Amino acid sequence: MQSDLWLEEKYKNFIGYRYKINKTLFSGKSEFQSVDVVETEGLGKMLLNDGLVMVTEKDEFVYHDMITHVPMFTHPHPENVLIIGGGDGGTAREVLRHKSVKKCVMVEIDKMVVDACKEHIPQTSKDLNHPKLELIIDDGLEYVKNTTLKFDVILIDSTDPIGPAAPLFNSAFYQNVKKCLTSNGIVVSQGESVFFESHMQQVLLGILGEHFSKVSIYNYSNLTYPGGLWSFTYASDTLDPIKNFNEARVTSSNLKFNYYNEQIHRAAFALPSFMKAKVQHLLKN
Ligand code: AG3
Repeated sequence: MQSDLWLEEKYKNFIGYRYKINKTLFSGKSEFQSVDVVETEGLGKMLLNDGLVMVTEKDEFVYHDMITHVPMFTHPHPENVLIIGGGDGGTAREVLRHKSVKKCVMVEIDKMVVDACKEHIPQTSKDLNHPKLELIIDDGLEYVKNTTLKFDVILIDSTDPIGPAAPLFNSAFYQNVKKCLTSNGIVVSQGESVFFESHMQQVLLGILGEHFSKVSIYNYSNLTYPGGLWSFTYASDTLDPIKNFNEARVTSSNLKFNYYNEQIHRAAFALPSFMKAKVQHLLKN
């Protein structure tokens, strides 16, 4: 009889989340991080980077809906989209569902993540060969510094601000992101845990405030990220995520979502009081 195998995500050295796993599908070490894909008992397949849960088949839709559709339905006609990170493919999959999109460039630093997900997690990686997608294996920092292209929407689909994603949480990076945005472009970034990373959220919102005239943060709750309640930051010079949100575009898109809808779009920007106390002074609208 097979013995019980459990995996634990240790977060911040003081909290652990345990999952029963049936088997390990991939385990590797790239030059950037460790990459594991396991089959869990209750949540389907799971991707971990440096032991931190990135994706499970059971709840990835929450994150990928919210990083993508909030900006994509705020912008009136997003044609060119840039994704930094996002090697599992879930964000690209959602972007490519929008008919207005002509081209999506995705810049992922770690080929091992892409290859492991292509082989083992088709649920997120299924569109990584889409004709409108240009997948570049490179450092996103260098890409935004060097490219001359402009994008309507930029999505920073990063891991936690340790390891390869750490430099994505700084001002020089966002100065270059801004350079790559059209004048009414939007940047949305993985904004970390509401309970455990309020300092990081303050840092990120402060940086966005240096470069953009509209800055907000919105929440989602999922099953597997520590503490459950996590967020995305939103920044633009012209488009307000509530005032410029045209609900009719959601209906007319005919797209069906498992998490996102018009009410969730608005509600996600309502912040709990303990969070407001920490970040409200950094928001701009
Ligand atoms: N990127 C954000 C993952 C953060 C999870 N952190 C953690 N488990 N400690 C997810 C990538 C999905 N495309």
